[in-house]
Amino acid sequence: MRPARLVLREIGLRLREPFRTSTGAWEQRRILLVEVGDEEGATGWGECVAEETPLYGPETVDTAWLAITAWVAPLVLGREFAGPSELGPVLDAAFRGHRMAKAAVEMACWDLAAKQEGIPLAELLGGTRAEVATGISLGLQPSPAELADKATAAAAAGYRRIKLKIAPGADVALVAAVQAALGEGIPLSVDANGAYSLDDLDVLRRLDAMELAMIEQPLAAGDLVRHAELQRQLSTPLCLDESITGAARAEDMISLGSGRIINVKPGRVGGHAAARAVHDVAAGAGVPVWCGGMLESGVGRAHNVALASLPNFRLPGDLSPSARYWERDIVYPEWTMSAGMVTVPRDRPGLGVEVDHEWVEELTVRRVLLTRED
Ligand code: OSB
Ligand code: MG
Repeated sequence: MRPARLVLREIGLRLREPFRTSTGAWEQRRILLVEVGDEEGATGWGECVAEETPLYGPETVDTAWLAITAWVAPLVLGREFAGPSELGPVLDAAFRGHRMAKAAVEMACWDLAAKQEGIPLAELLGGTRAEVATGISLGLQPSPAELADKATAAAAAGYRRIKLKIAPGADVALVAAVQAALGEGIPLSVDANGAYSLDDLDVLRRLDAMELAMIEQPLAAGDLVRHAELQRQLSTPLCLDESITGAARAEDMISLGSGRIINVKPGRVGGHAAARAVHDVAAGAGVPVWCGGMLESGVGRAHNVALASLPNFRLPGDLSPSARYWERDIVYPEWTMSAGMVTVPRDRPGLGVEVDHEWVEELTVRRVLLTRED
């Protein structure tokens, strides 16, 4: 494949409800979309998961815009690749970090490749599932009672797992309120986005006693050794998200014992090839993975759903339907959930959903066309 042109744009999409975590609150998403085209006019779409501020990780919408225009696009445009899995190594050999920026372009090229071959993206990636189980990630709420109401509604909507965002001072009481409202029967987990330290062992031990399905990213991203220390003290499986930037970190987690589950986000690790490498390392070690989310639009969700159809995605993913996030998504059909499952599209080549070009155009706040410089 030879990517010939790339349209990079930023859209603004208002969330139906603000999403609050230990690191900040989001009312609207600034989203970078990548549309890559070949000489024959086929196109592929990708979405950058970077957020407005460097809270989840060091990248932002603006650093990703810079990285894509200044470094990623010039390395990719006009270059012949045997297939989309060649992009990641080329980009990583050329410059460090900026995985979210690299992923947006790499994933667009996977969609393009699937369309060139006339097959669904899930099939190109090696996916085996017809549908994937869905969990919900509930942000911090003004009170435990309001959180319990949201959790009750989520259980009634059919979600297969409920995850609560927690932060120091908003943890044990939240879990207790939700457990009192829900009773047993639906797995419950918590996600701290790195907000605790080993000084918080007391509260982490109290969470450990609450029979959670997992505790996601309790400590900082770089704390693999400290996570191993913590995992030795707790019986609840730790799940790593921010810490796992690629297959090598997954191997480190496994050999150190820093966790027992991995949240895989292709947009975090540099794209589909890197995500699949994490999946394969975990599968080889008997470690289950699930697909995380970053409040993506329908484009990023399509990529996540396709990836989550791989066999070792054995736990429900953060793959809520469009209506949970947006008044109107940018794809059609919009993403829906039935009995807690999302169907993996198999009826057309590529992502399996169409981008609503007119709506995207209306939402666009800046746009640049990049072509080969010669
Ligand atoms: O840590 O998994 C996370 C959203 C933004 C940034 C980080 C995370 C999340 C979520 C939301 O948990 C998952 C979703 O997209 O529904
Ligand atoms: Mg997380």
